[in-house]
Amino acid sequence: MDTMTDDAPLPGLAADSSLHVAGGVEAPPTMNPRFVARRPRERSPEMLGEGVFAGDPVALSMAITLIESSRTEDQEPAQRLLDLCAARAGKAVRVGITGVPGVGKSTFIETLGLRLLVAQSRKLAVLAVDPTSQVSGGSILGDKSRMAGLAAHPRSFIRPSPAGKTLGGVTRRTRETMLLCEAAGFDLVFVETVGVGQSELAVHGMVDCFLLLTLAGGGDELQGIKRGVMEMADLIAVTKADGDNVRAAELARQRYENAVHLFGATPSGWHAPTLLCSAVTGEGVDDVWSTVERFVAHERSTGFFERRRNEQRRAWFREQVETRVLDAFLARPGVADRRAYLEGLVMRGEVSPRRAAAILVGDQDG
Ligand SMILES: Nc1nc2c(ncn2[C@@H]2O[C@H](COP(=O)(O)OP(=O)(O)OP(=O)(O)O)[C@@H](O)[C@H]2O)c(=O)[nH]1
Ligand SMILES: [Mg+2]
Repeated sequence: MDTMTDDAPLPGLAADSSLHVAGGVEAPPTMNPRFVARRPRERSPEMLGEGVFAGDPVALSMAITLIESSRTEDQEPAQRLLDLCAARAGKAVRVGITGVPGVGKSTFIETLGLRLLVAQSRKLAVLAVDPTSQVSGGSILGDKSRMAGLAAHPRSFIRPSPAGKTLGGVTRRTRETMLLCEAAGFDLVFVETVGVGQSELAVHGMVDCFLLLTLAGGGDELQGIKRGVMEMADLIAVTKADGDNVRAAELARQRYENAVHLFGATPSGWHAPTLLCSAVTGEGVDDVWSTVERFVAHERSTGFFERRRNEQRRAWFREQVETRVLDAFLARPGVADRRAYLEGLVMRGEVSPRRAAAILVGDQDG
């Protein structure tokens, strides 16, 4: 090694010999220095868009990675890609599936999804909204193994919940992923959400039909299902109705039926049906799907299908405005420091939250 670390010529070679080996000050380049690796996200939005429209799953994954990115330089290309995809999106039927953790959502999606893919030549995208995935590291492995059949199917696409600091961020990414999937030709989109926090509300705001899965045994309180979630459901299915559980499941179904009866009809005149199913035996799963189709047909014929989507678009727009206005405000020089200072005063009880907020946004002098 010694001969390589100084500039002395190799023994027997003149210093100006072309065989002279220069000292190893700089490691020789291992690849062409003019070659700049193009990371996937640096493919132009137009190129990605073409791949997505052609139904190329690699392009779709790259496109999703781009819109999930929080890097500043990715924001403009992501926006351009979404603009390109917008015209081709919106043709899928979007179904949200919610229920407490472990109720059987993924297993239900696997059973139903495979039946639909076998019986019809549809393309199914399965997305997830899980605001806890930031904490738990995500249920990626769980999702893929519970949906092994779908994961291996050429006409399905499974995307686990994006990580995000806020539910709003997770929701935006899932919503945009849905648009990309639709542009890629997926005509069915299932969105699985864990029944915790506000994620049901977020998913309700992005789907055409909202399905609540429940279990026999235990009151609603025990299952942690909030009344509001039952009210949002277009359809309730008591799942795991198999083996010894069938009778208890039927009793639970009747209880849910009585409960939703009290809510009355939706503005479109729909009464949420309550059904029984088992994702393991497959019993009742087809019924659940035909009820979803009946609901969608009802909504279309009453004009509520479009109305719901229009309202959702308006809500998404308002949410985006709020987020952007807030971000822009907090990015102003000094605002973060002033907020931190005022927070201290509020926490010590020296200023009311209301007054502190007014001072921060400049409605009142500090
Ligand atoms: N007997 C029976 N077991 C089921 C049924 N559906 C799901 N399971 C079981 O219930 C457990 C939870 O199922 P998952 O499909 O992972 O439930 P999940 O609601 O997606 O769970 P999270 O994503 O963690 O909230 C698994 O052990 C399944 O095998 C069913 O219809 N019958
Ligand atoms: Mg699951």
